[in-house]
Amino acid sequence: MNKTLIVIAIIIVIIGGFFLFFGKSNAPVIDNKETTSGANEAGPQVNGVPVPDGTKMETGTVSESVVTVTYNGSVFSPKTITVKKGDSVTFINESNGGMSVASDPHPSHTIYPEFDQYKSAEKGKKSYTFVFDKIGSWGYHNHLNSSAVGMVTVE
Ligand SMILES: [Cu+2]
Repeated sequence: MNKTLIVIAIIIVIIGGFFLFFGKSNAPVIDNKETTSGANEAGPQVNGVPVPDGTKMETGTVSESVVTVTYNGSVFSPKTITVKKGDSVTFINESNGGMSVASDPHPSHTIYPEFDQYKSAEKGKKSYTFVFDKIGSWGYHNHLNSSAVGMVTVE
């Protein structure tokens, strides 16, 4: 009789263990990893220098804006733009050829030496973003095709 009770007790313990085991494994798995978008992997850059994480890219209160100029292999479009001091201009190469934006004159690029994709971290890349912080009219060209020219006027 006693042995039977012990066997029943053991069976109850085993069944209880199964409930505990499966109860735990059926619990929802909470994934604490935050879902991050891959879009920020490259990180924001200003003049080819990565902006540290957490740096607020202020908009609204500051008048800074980004103007886009495209290059199709022969011309920049729009060819002439006017921006405010501190604005960024992004030059995008939509051609299959090379683009290296640089201030005039070719090949010395002396009127605005900092405005030179070849000297930036975006050297050889399909786009080049430059922050214009000098007032004036800055002629530029594609250093790899110097007949492609444009003008950025900074007010
Ligand atoms: Cu040049």
